[in-house]
Amino acid sequence: MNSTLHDCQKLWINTHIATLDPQVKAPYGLLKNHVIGIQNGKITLLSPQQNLDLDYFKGEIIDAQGNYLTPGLIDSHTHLIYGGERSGEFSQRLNGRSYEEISRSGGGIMATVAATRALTENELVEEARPRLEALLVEGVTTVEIKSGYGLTLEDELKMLRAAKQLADSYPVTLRRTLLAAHAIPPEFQGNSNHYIELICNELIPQVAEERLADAVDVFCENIAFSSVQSEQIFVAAKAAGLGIKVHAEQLSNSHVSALAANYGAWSVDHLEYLDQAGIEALQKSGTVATLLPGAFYYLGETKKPPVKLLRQHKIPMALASDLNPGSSPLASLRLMMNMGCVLFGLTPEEALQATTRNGAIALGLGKSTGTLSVGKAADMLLWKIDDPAQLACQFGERSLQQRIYAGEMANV
Ligand code: DI6
Ligand code: FE
Repeated sequence: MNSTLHDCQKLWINTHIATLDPQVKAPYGLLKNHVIGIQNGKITLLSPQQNLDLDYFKGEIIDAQGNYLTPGLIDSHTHLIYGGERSGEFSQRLNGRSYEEISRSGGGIMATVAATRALTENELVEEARPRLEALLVEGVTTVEIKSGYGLTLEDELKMLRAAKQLADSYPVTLRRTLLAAHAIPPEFQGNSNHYIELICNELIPQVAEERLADAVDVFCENIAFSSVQSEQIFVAAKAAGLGIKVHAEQLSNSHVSALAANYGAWSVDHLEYLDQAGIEALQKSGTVATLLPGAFYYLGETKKPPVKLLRQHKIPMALASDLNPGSSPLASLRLMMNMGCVLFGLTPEEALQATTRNGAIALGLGKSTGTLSVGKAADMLLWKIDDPAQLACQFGERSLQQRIYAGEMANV
């Protein structure tokens, strides 16, 4: 018996494996006619099928019948815990009011803050359940959830705890991000620096101490926080040992991407107004550029992120849903892959990299998930397709046959 088979409890045979591993020099890191073996939730073997003598294998064999395996999908930017809904704003915007106008007149994020504060942790979990389930049935195996609709110490912690309670009831890896700097709370209007102090001096240390989040995020925008305030948050996050992410250059260029990159940010997200200097800073730091085509589409934006320049500078690009009630009420990562190609010009291969490998890096999980490589989590999807490009090209069909989480069959 081949010695490496000893390291496997289960094997998937008769499959083509889109590893997404950059070491595998083929489109999608494709290994045709390979076998993948797993043990204790991790990948332990990748081998051409013809090299293995399976007659003596004592574990479980799953016949993939010539179908394709990919890594589990990673939605690296969501706001899926919240109360209420904002379809009224949708109608207002269809009548010509802008997102910024609605926000400045007390709607927008503040409307969701009021609705979120009014709910208990358990109620938030129940409200969010259908949204998370929508992502999971499509093949998401790792999801990031942000706070940011509480904006008080207790309500931000309530959101982070709700995210954990929710994700604990599903086969999914959760990463949590503290986005207390999402909007200036009513209690601090005209006094946003005091709110930033509260975040830096109290909230971030407590969240780090109690391990309630993995990273910290800021909405740096004219209608939210300045780049100076963002930098204070980056300093505090770094001191607390948390990752850094930022909503950057979405509606204007505040040059915060370069600033965040200098602090070693995991990702900078949106980037419609990102310039050459920003791209060069990302290149130096290895920061992921996360593109959010759902918000671009839903807000009817016209300025597109500089995808050609990002590609030229070899910046890893991620795609995420940005699932939230105001600017992207779109619970589908497959739709984002399609939009990433149609609206932003990504290739289907880039779209799949963006929702697997690069999503993992954007969450500080590049070593443990995101590609099908020996040693990484056995989070895998089996698709009835003839070409991995179909995953970005098509939308709405049911080609996912098996959703495998940590080596276990985990269809949702
Ligand atoms: N992400 C956000 O946090 C804000 N925009 C975005 O793309 C808005 C969220 C909201 O309107 O509730
Ligand atoms: Fe967002």
